[in-house]
Amino acid sequence: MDKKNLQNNGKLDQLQDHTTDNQDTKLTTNQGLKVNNNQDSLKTDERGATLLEDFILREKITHFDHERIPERIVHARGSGAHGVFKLNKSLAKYTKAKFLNEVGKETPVFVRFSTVAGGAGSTDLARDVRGFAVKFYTEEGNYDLVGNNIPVFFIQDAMKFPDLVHAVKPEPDNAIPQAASAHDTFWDFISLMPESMHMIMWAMSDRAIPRSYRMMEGFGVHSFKFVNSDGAVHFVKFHFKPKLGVHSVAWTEAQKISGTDPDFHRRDLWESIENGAFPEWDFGVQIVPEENEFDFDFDLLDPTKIIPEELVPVELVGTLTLNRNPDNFFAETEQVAFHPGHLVPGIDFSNDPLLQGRLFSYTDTQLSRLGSPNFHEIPINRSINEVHNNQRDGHMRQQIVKGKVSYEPNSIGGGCPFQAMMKDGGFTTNNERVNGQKIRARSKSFVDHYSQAKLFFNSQSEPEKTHLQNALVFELSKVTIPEIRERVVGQLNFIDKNLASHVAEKVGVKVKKLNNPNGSIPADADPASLQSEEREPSTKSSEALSMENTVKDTIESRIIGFIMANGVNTQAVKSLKNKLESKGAVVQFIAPSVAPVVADDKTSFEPKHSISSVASVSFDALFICSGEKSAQQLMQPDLKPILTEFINEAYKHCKAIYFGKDTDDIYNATNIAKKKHEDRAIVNSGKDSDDQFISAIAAHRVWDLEKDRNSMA
Ligand code: HDE
Repeated sequence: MDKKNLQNNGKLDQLQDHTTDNQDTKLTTNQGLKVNNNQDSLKTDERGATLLEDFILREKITHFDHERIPERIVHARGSGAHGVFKLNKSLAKYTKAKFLNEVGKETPVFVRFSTVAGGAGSTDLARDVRGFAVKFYTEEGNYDLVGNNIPVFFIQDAMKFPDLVHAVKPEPDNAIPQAASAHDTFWDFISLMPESMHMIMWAMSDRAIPRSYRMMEGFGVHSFKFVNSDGAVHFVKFHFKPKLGVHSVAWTEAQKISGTDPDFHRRDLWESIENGAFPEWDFGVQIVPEENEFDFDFDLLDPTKIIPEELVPVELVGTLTLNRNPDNFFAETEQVAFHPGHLVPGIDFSNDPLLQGRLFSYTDTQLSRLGSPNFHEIPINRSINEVHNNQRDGHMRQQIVKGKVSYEPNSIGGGCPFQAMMKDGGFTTNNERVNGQKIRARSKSFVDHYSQAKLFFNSQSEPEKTHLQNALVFELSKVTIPEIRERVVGQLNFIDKNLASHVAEKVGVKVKKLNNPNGSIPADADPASLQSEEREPSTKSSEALSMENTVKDTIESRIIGFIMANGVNTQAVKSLKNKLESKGAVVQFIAPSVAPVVADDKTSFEPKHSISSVASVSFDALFICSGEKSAQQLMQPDLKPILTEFINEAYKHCKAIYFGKDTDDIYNATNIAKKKHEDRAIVNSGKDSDDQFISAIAAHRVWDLEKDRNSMA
């Protein structure tokens, strides 16, 4: 995409009117008064007390005192970017939403990714669900698709959301731990909520530690409804599939990144966009005609269930591209306010009881977070369709509405603003027939809690299963109360017997059969009719659920560390660098210090990192650059332990490592020399080795060799 064209979009033009640049300007107060001394307060004497009349100091400090707003109660830590959604295939058959009708139509978007549990300053690499919230600035008003990178949720009913969040957030007595689910209260809650088991499988899988926001899927989670111009209704599930594939880091890597670069995902998103490697997703839909609502052995309204792609394929209809970083984090990323109730004609809600609760929550939370019912006037939240109504006043109102009339019906204002007829784009709620009794209860069709958890687990590759198992062991090992560990293991036993017994052994409990698997049933419910039974999934395994089957043919935006020292071979560095960069990868030089490296032909290379100030967890692959002198320097006694640890760690994390010419001494000093089996991601200098290296990077990791590699460490 051409960067210059990025300004030509309705939303960015609108933001332009609210953007200032301090270049070549004079300092002023907020009242526009030019300030002549920004160093000293006004005093009775050079050494005297400060005067109350110093309105310049008072203004500056008062503003500072109030420059924080409450962070989001969940999803506090996030990063955002502008972009565009392009429709490649019309959905007019299913929906009258204009942005989904005309092929080729481009709609500006703002997207915010987030973790859920941690505070605004917490690490990006927590084991957690990721938010994937998209605001489409359509000509019919804002449409928000406020999704996650996991297609199901922990709970089935909004009533349980505050409990879930209280359980996962830091414990209330000592506010420990930050951004982590590995603690008593979370697992206590989960152990008593069998409905969470499907989501737990996802959250304990590597999906919860993405390599990058650019390499994760997005899901609308709930079933929504599409309504077409004839009023026909289809259920729809929304998907975003990353062009770069779905990839994750290893858990030991995630923990280290949290220390070395807690902004890892934020930085990655920012830098890729700055470098012109625009993150892209295919946008897809799973469509179910309204009359087929009951064709499945799960309920479409149950947010703990997916529709396996084997039953309803995902139809790819559009492309989401992020192509511009915000100018100001607070004004845009922090103040953006999403809401699943921001709809356009042609899209409607389903009765999913989790979604229904969300419809209340999002506006409500903005009132305390952004402080006023006028949050829609903040530039990032403004619709590009003009806003006309009789709502008035309130804190920080900005729009100046002319005339006397702020009511309807009116004759003084000529009846304006008029209600819009349906044919003019007026929103009408889907005309669903309702016939029922008021009842505070869970539908029996929601009671199967284990079959899709089994489906997910069965669909994982062996390394993925091992990672999931290890994650459970890690998390439960932090749970201090044995009964909680035992109850969780009891739940796992309904999913996979081996998984349960392995975890039980590692966390010091026995597998006991739970009498009442559904602990969340109220005392007066009929347990016999509601109890969840262990049930085999009707779809045994689903390809789309394993990351093993993801895109593995690109190295675009992968970060490759070139380790070098003085005397490095210029030819080898330049030739591989060019090859990698021509395929979109990013090459960064790592040297003994950040001083320029003088190569064998006196070329000078600028290192981005010194080897002791960075860890291999920040790179996707390593090239130990060719050159005898360079290798000798790197093997000096002060550097050798740092270098070998650096490489051993990349090896442990199953990354591609390429040893250039004359680097045998380095190779022999690492754990790699002890490898017993052929390792597809270790490349030694020779014929075709550049190509081998490139395909090893594209494959992301060799997870299936992890056991071998780790046994060397
Ligand atoms: Fe949210 N959620 N949520 N949520 N959610 C918020 O809104 C809530 C749920 C999601 O980047 C809050 O503005 C309830 C599911 C994302 O700004 C709050 C329930 C899914 C974001 C809220 C849910 C999400 C939020 C906090 C259960 C995936 C970040 C700040 C009934 C489909 C949006 C805010 C951003 C944020 C409430 C469950 C996604 C409190 C009550 C399921 C991506 O309103």
